[in-house]
Amino acid sequence: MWEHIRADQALRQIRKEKKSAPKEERVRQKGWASHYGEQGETFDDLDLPDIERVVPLGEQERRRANTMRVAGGAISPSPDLSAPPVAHKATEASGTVIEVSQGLCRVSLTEGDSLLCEVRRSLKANDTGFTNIVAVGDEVLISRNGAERGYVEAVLPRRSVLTRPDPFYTHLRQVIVANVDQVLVVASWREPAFWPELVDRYLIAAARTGLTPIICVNKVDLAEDPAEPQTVLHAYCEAGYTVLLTSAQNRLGVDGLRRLLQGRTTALAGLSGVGKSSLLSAVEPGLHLRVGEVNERHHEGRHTTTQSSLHRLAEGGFVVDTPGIREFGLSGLRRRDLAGCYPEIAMLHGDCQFEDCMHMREPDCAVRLAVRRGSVSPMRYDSYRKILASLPG
Ligand SMILES: Nc1nc2c(ncn2[C@@H]2O[C@H](COP(=O)(O)OP(=O)(O)OP(=O)(O)O)[C@@H](O)[C@H]2O)c(=O)[nH]1
Ligand SMILES: [Mg+2]
Ligand SMILES: [Zn+2]
Repeated sequence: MWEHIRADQALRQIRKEKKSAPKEERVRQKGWASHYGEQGETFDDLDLPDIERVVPLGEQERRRANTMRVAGGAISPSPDLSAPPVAHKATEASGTVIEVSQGLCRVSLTEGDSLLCEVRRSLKANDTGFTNIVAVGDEVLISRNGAERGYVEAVLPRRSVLTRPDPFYTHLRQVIVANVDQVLVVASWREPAFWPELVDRYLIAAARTGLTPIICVNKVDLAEDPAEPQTVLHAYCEAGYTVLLTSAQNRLGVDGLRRLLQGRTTALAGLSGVGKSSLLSAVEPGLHLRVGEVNERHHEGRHTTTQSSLHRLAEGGFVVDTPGIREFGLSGLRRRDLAGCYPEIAMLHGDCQFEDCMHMREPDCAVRLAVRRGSVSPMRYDSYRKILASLPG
């Protein structure tokens, strides 16, 4: 009964918001794979250790290809949370959309079951600026038609959206997943080798979307020196990030990961083959996610996980392992704003001689001094320089 009351109240509120919400302006987007250039390698005045040099054969090419891929899409830096659509029918229950495919979606109901639902045609008619009306992660109100099928009657206001330009209608955006609270940035220590620049790109993209990032470095069982991952990752702890070292294979760090996921909706970000599905299966064996083999030649897994789906965790919360998250990008980030995305660099900015110091070649730069003295990690500074070189203007 309380659900009926809550649903009616929510519907009234949505209709009110929908009426008063200003019409969204449609802006034609530029192509989203083109602006990323290779201007980076001229800034070598510090003689820092080149992290890319100590990588396996073929790794440079793989990284270049992946960087291009990651630079391609974008998580909307200022999510458009415009009023969601609503149909005009009495609703019976509420739940969370865990899978979507062509007008049908599976809704995980509050009481635990899941129900296949059709999306009301009237919802499609509403103009939200997004090409998909209902996305994975959406909280929805549904009505039932017999025991087997339901109808999505309303999409409740979203807390957050991860979006990318629609591949066909590039002036519109697609919601990859809604209502995410945090991003688990998964990297592997080996196979594929740990890549700080990519981790940093994910951290920046998460922060710009208002999501809390957690760094998870998996496959630490493959470290030749077991202490090495900890030493390398110390820089991220110092910068204030939560860092987890895990081995899905040996179940190391899995309990800690389970605790971090509990009660929240978490999106997984990370290259193919780093072990995202393996980690989720270790956290919750019932999830039955497909685990793929890493491609031997390029150390690059084929993308085994191809459909976005949300998984309800037994101890509360959801996880979403979506290929769309691989397209995390930094589009719209200006060069002068990059330093602000590195907490340990941003902290020193006021000590540089020049107010507009980019911490590259300028004299009396407090950041470069800190790198020389070892209080800012050369690894993080190196990735700052590489990302800076890749940003337009
Ligand atoms: N040695 C080792 N291998 C692991 C570990 N975790 C995963 N693997 C292996 O790494 C490979 C890729 O794992 P997946 O879980 O499929 O990786 P994924 O990130 O989900 O890949 P996509 O679905 O393609 O994005 C599989 O062969 C796993 O068995 C680990 O902790 N240690
Ligand atoms: Mg997977
Ligand atoms: Zn400086």
